[in-house]
Amino acid sequence: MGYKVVVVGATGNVGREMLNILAEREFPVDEIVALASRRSLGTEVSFGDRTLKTQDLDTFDFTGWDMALFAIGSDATKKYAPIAAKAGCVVIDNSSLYRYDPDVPLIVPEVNPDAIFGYSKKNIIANPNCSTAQLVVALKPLHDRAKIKRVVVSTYQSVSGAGKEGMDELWNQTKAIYNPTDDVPPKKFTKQIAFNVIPHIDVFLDDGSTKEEWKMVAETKKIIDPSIKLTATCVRVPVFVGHGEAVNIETEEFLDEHEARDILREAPGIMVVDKREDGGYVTPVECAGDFATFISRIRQDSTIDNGLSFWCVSDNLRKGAALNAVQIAETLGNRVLKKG
Ligand code: 11C
Repeated sequence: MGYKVVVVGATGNVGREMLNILAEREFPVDEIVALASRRSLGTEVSFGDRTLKTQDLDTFDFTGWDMALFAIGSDATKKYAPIAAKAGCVVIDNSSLYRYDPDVPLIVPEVNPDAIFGYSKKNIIANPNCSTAQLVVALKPLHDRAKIKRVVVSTYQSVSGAGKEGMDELWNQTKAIYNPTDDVPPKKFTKQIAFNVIPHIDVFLDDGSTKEEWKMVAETKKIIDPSIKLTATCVRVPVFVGHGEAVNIETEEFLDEHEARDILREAPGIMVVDKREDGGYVTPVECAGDFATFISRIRQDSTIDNGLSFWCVSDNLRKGAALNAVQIAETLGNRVLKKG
């Protein structure tokens, strides 16, 4: 016996990946339905070797469905998630709407799977921001061994984090560079993204940081440990898929780089590729389509007593969104609903 699963926002980048990953990981599905807004109604999406025709989110009755994976913006989530949750269908939400709600668990299954039992307060579970998901997978095993005091992270985030419009803007601007009669002014991004980098993701906050940077702080604290201090600089780069992160940590106890490499090698969800030679590290292009979070360039930071630096890349549409949501669905199934 399997689950009755709903995918909400099935025509977007993340919704399509959710369907792909549910099929790839052979999630025990009895029935599946793909929902979309009226605008995309009837669009066909793939689920393994099946084709699903999207149905209307507005009129869908969630009663009797086990779980709904939501991949729509916060505004639409605010309207529809409570309807699904009230009907008894557990919502796994990819938007930022519920992440900081104390009554909603924020889960990365390799890191805090036990938090799943908190789902019952609202019947909602939150999926973290993509840049946080890959980071906490790497931080948790190091924190367990040496207690992380402070993290300094700079991100190199791909345009797919901004959805299909972001990908189109990079593609069209890149073509226009070679054809000067075309003009593709910035629309989704604030400045030209082709052949450029932009140190700005999401809105600015009063302290000069951005919401994307704030999310990394708040989510790392909620998922791992509120005592961890973190400062982030989030940067958009002209890459289609895969976020890179240059990470520096300061730990309470000394952690030798060799031991750190061994710990990360054994940790769930991580692949260490760290050869200290030309090409002996992973780049976003190579991680796209993969499930793992890749760690390279692990090295001691000798400017402080207990410092380490490393490079971390992962597919932002997978571990950063759809894969993590499906892993939450698996955890919910295995530990709570126990039907599969
Ligand atoms: C980006 N990280 O790369 C964002 C996308 O809070 O789920 C995901 C935003 C979020 O633009």
